Amino acid sequence: MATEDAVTDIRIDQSYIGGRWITPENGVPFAVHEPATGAFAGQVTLCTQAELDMAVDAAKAVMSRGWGDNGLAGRMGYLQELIRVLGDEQDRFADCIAFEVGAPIDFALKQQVGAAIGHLQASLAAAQGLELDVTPDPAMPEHRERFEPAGVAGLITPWNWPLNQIALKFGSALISGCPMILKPSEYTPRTSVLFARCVERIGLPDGVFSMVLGNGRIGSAMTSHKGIRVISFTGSTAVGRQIATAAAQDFKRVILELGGKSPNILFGDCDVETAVRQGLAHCFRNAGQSCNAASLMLVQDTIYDRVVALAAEVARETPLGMPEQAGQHLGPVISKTQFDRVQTLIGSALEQGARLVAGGQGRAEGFGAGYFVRPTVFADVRMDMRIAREEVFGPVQSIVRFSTEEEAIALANSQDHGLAAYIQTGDPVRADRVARKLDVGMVQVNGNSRLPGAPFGGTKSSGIGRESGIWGIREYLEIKSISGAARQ
Ligand code: TXE
Repeated sequence: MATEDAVTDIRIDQSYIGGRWITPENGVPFAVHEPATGAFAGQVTLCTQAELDMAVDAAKAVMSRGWGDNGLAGRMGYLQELIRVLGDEQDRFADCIAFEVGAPIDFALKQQVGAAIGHLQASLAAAQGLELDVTPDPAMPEHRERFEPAGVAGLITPWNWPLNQIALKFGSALISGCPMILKPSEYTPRTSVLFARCVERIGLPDGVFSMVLGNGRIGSAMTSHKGIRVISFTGSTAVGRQIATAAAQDFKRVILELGGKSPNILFGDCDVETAVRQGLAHCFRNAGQSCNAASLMLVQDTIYDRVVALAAEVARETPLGMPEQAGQHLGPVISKTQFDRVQTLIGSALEQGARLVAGGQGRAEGFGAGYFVRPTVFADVRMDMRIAREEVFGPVQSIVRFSTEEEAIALANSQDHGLAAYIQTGDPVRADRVARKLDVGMVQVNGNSRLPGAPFGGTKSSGIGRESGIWGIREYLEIKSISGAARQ
């Protein structure tokens, strides 16, 4: 871990626009706080419409100079270089994420920064085989299909995996040839500024990448900006809905990754010990602040009591600690707003009759300050309860009982969300049968991890479109058919 100065020295009063660091003329101050202590951690200067317009103008200018026309190999070269630069800076990124998000340092480095670099590598790997000018019938070479950048892209990212989500969008937009304007979360300015500095070092033409520090107001201005053609957003369902509505006014392309309430189905024939330990770890990691958290455990009645008892024990034993401390503990949630939101949902579960078997309301024992939520488990949850339907974004596991496979599928599909689902069973035939019937974008069986570059995204209220690898790149490409002209 680097010194705290290496993080706090990062200036958060400037944005990177058109290749220059600019102090917003009428910038709006926004105070950030350390999640682990609640202490004041600096004042961000948020951009206004004027800086957004500058960034869009710079992006349009570089496009008109031919960025994105051809030159896939060159774009891949830039991406390769960025992967190297991020690799050099990975400890500093981890320090930023620990400081700003409260993620414990080992988790920040291995999972958060590691995933970000992995996504960039997956974009690069997908670019290797990318054909952007295709002749469907070799006998008629004058008939072609060209994949062209869809236009200036606005990237709006959240605070929970701040570098990871920037990387997912950046790699796809860069390879596709879309100039881009990143508006990161106002809660994680240092991670974002450090990323922009890394991009500055790779020497992209001015205007290909701008980063405007801003809040929802600037995000909203992006969605209605005439110069932007693509919006890629990761965040809440409520904001995703607003974005889709605004973007429809001039038919912008939207990619929405809106989180979920992902069911983890434990069948009676699974390895209970492993399933419960892995399931809780997946629900609790990053203090529960992951869109694909396995927060809704559906448990077959034959193993229900055993699972509830073990889940309670695991939750009680889950350690919490300060972000700078090495180890596999949980940190705080990011802000007072988030802490209060989680407390409200825990309260709603108590009021609606869920059975609390571990944790509960209030700040975790042993912490005099900071936003530390108690690792919490509710049993006997019903699907009509708020805790079963809403994304908690805190370390809270809900357990629902089921009897038959059909019932488990029906419960899982009764969700508004459809991001991810998890299946634990000793029967591979059943695993496949159930996976096919789940209305979600991603299924993982028996703790298997996803391949790098596998499509990431969901159905229903979890959003539209896919990120990562070739799937992410395609979202930023427009298809044009050309008939009667030979390839140059
Ligand atoms: O998200 P917001 P919040 C969920 C999670 C969490 C809840 C609220 O359940 O508890 O959302 O978090 C920008 N137009 N997720 O309030 O507001 C904002 O500046 C355009 C799930 O922090 O959606 C930030 O950059 N942009 C999730 C980004 O949107 C707007 C990740 C996310 O902020 C905007 C985060 C507007 N009108 C939260 N308003 C996931 N999918 O992983 C805000 N923003």
